[in-house]
Amino acid sequence: MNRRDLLKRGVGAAGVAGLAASSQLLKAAQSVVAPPVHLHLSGTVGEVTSASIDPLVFLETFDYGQVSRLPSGKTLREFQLSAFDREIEIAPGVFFPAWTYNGQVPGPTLRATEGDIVRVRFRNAGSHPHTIHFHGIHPARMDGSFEAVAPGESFVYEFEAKPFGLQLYHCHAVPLKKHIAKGLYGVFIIDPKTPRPKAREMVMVMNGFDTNFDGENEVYAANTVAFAYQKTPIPVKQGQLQRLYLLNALEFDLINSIHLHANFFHVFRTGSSLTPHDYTDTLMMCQAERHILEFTYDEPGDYMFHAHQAEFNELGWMGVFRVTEDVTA
Ligand SMILES: [Cu+2]
Repeated sequence: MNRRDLLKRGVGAAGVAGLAASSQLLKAAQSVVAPPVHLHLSGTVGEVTSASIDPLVFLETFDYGQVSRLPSGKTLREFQLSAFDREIEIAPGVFFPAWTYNGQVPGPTLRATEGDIVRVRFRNAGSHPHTIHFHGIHPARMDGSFEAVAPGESFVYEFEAKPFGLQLYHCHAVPLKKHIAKGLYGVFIIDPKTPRPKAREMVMVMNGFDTNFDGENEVYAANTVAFAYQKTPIPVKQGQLQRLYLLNALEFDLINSIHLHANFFHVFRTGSSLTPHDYTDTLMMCQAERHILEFTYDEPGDYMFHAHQAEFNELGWMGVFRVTEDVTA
């Protein structure tokens, strides 16, 4: 029985438990119960102790590179990315044999300003050929799409950061869907020369994991760890502008989405404009689509956010913003 058959019969704790009989989700499913605070939700019990990232830390961590000034006057930002194989924990007791950039899924969030020169020293310490394919505008030879870097080899990607917006990077070795599904992707933010308004900034990569290698995902998440932000809600200050850099890196499923409860957000598609394209509470996204969302919570409380595909949120893509009064305001 595959995941879809189960989902058709009914999801939630029972669905996940049934699925586990034929996969390594067994341990997690045994502990899938409704947590006491949100009785209507599924979730996991137990702690993830060997995740490749701490979801709350990853959320707000930006790698600006090693910065220096070129003779031309331009800013040079140098980054180091190594690809290597690593088993990561994606839900309590559920391990996935990932291919990683720098040992983490998603890879580090790289950040530059439009016009900077970006130099990425890539070393393939993994067991398969890999590349880094950056989205953005750059010369063909820096595209990371034709020549794979063999295990043990290195390559230096160098290009000007443009256009401003929310870009991404991922491995482009074949078969592509395998190299992405295994975990080789990350966010690449190019800030406009005139900065966006001050805000609290977060990065979420919507992803999933095919734990039994049947070409479908068994676990879904924002930032890899199933239900991470449900178990530990994201603290938000009442009245403070929130800016979410949101990437869909999900493989196998054709579409993903985000829905904020009890709120609306402004959408800056691909982050390529400073004028919002939409004002809504639900956004559909295909693979590699990424958008900047801006929103504010006016009242304290717990506010859910999740995919609006119910099967995704029952399998891990579910979180909570915990809004508290800003005592400094
Ligand atoms: Cu690869």
